[in-house]
Amino acid sequence: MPEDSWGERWSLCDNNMARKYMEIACRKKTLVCLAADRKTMGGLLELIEDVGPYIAVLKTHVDLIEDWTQEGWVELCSIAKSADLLIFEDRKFADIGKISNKQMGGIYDVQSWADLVTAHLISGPDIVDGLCNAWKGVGNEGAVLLLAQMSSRGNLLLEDYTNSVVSLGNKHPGVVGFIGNGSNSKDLAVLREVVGGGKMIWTPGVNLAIGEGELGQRYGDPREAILAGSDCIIVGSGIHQSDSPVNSAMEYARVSWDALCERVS
Ligand code: S5P
Repeated sequence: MPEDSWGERWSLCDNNMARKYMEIACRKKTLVCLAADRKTMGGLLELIEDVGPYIAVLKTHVDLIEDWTQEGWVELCSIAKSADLLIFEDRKFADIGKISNKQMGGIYDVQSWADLVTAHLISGPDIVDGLCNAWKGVGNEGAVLLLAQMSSRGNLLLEDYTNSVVSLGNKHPGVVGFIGNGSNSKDLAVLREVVGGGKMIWTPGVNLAIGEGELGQRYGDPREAILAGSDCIIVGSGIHQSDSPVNSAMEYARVSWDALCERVS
């Protein structure tokens, strides 16, 4: 039962998308969101087929795919749905509300297939309404993850900014939670304190091989991130660049699920 596995997160976090995520995580025993940063549709499909059973969420950057087609994408989304995955477009919207609203349409039409999107709150809280109205406009439901921290070296999301994002985001029903910095479990524990129990924290910057990544990316340990209050580990190269994505995905799934059990026990 999800309420037993998730403890207070289940009872306090009643956002529909959060509940869907927590249910999938329990069905598949994984807290892994795959950052599927492959450049071709074929590469992406191969990943979904290989590691689909061991992940709960498929995170995309639709604009980095070189051979993107609308028909191909519709097919890919339907394969992802059959694999019991939430689809998360990591678009990091940042413009004013009315423009972000329009950017949910356009050629990629994110509003028609994404369950979740990321946004910065730099332009103020109306961005969340802009994004939620876009989903509503096409009869869909979705939720926003706000960037409260980042994993990259030298980023400008400092404590005061983080706290303002959390205080605005905590009040908005369209916000399912926050992106936190998985590479630093101390900062993450502080973020969890500020957020409280009612929203999710999802963390990139985790890898079983901790340390520095490419171009300023930093990595921390996935178990520590979950013990510090993360509800979902976002793993990219740790899976898609490993010699065996399947074995790696299984390992991240095991580590993440065990850590949740340890946290909630
Ligand atoms: O602060 C952040 C926020 C995000 S969403 N740092 C990140 O790395 N991300 C995303 O997580 C990034 O866009 C990429 O898709 C993924 C991390 O990939 P990895 O290969 O470094 O694990």
